[in-house]
Amino acid sequence: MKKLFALVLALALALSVAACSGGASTTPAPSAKPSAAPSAAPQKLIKVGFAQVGHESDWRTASTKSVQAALSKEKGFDLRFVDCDNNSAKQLEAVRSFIQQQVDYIVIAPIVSTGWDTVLTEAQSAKIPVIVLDRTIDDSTKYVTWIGSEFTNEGLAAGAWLKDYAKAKNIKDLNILVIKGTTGSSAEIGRTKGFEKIAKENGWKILDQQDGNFTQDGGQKVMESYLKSYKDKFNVVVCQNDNEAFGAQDAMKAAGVTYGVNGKVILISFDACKAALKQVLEGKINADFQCNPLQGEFLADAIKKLAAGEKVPAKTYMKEPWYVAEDILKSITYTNNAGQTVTEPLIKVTQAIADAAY
Ligand code: GZL
Repeated sequence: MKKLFALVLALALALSVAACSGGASTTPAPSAKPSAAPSAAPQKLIKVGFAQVGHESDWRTASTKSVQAALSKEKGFDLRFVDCDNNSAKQLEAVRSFIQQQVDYIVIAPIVSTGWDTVLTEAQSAKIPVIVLDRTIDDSTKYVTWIGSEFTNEGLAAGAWLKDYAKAKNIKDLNILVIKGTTGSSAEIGRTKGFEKIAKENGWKILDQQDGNFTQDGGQKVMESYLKSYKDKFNVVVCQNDNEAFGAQDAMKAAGVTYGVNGKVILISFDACKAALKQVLEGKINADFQCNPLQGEFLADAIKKLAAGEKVPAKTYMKEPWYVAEDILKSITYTNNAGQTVTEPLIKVTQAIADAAY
């Protein structure tokens, strides 16, 4: 009897292990998590230098945590992390220090899109592969892969939503103020390009666009100056990230200007971090277009594949939902940056969605 029980138990155990193996998703817009890292950490740690933009936003904090968790020592990595404090000179210096340290891989989340070819040529000469994370680099192709977001689509989606929302609310004239992200960053360039395209097609008036540097302080200062120059002349504020939106709210509140679902001003944001989705839930932000910072596991997966001599896709796009405060619209349809006409769902924020956010 005991032998039969042991046999059944062994068989059940074998079946359960076989059913647990997951698949890696390396096609663009991955929805599944990459394949689980091998359970036993390899003998030799993979030395990775990561030059992070800085610590300017909730998004950036989540991005840093995601990379540090995925590139841990237990998972086989020796991560050398530099917070470049939104300073491009510091970022180039960090990359050169990684070359000096002869790391195995260099990862860059580029503050701005230009000024990279010289240092990437130095990395190439040192035979150190470079991976670009989050934002893009425009003036060099000397890197092996990029993982991040389609920023122009984020801007297009925001414009497409505003068009349908204004129609549903019977708002005829849109007078828009934009608080942009860090000038020259691909996130700012893409979101601006996408939104401006829809604004032009619909004859909207963009009264002003100033740089809030993706920070709450930057958003507040720009909004304070807008309130002096355009008081009572605007009914839409577009903030290119959540922290700028928090700053803009503070400035509007201080000036007695109402915003959100029951306010005078429609407030649009990007990133969809936890604190912002709570504001969407409360109707204080009308719509928030997610930019997904949880790229760490995709980065670790790419490095492990490269270390094993496997190929990785040139680009990996993060999946990103669009969140709204009201359910008067179910989806948006627009022509995306690849020229495809797409219809994408709008997700009304619930407490559970806000609680689960990064
Ligand atoms: C976007 C990222 C941007 C976020 C901001 O991928 O680079 O930088 O939208 C962050 O919150 O500061």
